[in-house]
Amino acid sequence: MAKSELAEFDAVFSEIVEELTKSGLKLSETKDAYTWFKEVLVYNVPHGKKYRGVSVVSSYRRLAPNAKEEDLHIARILGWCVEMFQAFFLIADDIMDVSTIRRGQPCWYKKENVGFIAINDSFFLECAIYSLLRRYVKGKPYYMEVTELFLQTTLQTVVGQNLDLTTGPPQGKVDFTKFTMERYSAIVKWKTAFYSFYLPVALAMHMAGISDEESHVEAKRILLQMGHFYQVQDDYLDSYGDPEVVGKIGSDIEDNKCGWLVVTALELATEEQREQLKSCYGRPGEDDINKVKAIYKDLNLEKVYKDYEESSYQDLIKLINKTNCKVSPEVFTDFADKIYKRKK
Ligand code: GPP
Ligand code: MG
Ligand code: MG
Ligand code: MG
Repeated sequence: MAKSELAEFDAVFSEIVEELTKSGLKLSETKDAYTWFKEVLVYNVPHGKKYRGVSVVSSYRRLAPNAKEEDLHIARILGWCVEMFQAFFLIADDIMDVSTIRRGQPCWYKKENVGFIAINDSFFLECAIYSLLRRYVKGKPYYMEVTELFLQTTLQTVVGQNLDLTTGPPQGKVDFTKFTMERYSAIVKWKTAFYSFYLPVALAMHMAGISDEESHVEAKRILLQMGHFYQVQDDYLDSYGDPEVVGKIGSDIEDNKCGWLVVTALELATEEQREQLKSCYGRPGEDDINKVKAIYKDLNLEKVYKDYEESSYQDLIKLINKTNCKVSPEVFTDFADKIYKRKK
């Protein structure tokens, strides 16, 4: 990503905070709520990798090479809407996954004086997306398309989160019957791929006047495949990433998650290893977690992952090359280049 693209994107954040809070702060009845919300925004929104947000802008540039500065500004606002969308899910996801660290700082709900108020803060962020759309996009021909896209993507992500949370039984019980690659693919398509990959590019497409169904179906096919790989990486990094670099501490093993590592391990395991996994997966103790990791090691999962990363990249490039889509292939290759071989 051109450095200046990220710098220009970052420069818009203070305007967003100002826009979202200025009238609420002026009204004495709501002043305290908006003082609180300002902190929610600053703590939770701008500290991620921002692949998703910046991709709206870089995709729009590709699709509209002669874009006016005022439209690039709207693309940046939409990019921040995607980052707020992500923050609204992450605040809630960290409560549901009982996580402790996010983006190198304590999860918002873990902060003293926050706790369950974080649930309302998650709703607050969601509502703020639609305030921004009204403020910056209302009156544009693509207002309805992008508003409906955010609403539909919310439902898709909620469905995926449900699959993620209900595929494994509660901690302490083990039932691997649903831990199949097929179920895994469904979970990650719905919980991650739509909002992380299709949403940013689809926003840019609508802005550029590309709203026909065929183009969206084609773009979605490629972007969902990219999203699948991205979540495989997230699952790999949960156990193998450096928390200092990734900015979060993995918890998939003790949370009994139907993640890529355990599903792959179950495909490769002997009957004996499967029984061993059953006795230590989905339990909170350090010893049990280490036993799971030792089985992963015996199965050489790190190497299996590296091979998968390479072949999935080749498959993706093949798919991009053979697709006949109005969207130029660089939109997809730009995005792919940002995520393959990432360490965080
Ligand atoms: C990421 O899964 C999934 C989401 C952020 C979607 C959350 C959806 C909601 C409706 C709350 P993850 O738990 O593996 O992400 P991480 O590893 O970052 O916690
Ligand atoms: Mg989760
Ligand atoms: Mg999580
Ligand atoms: Mg994860």
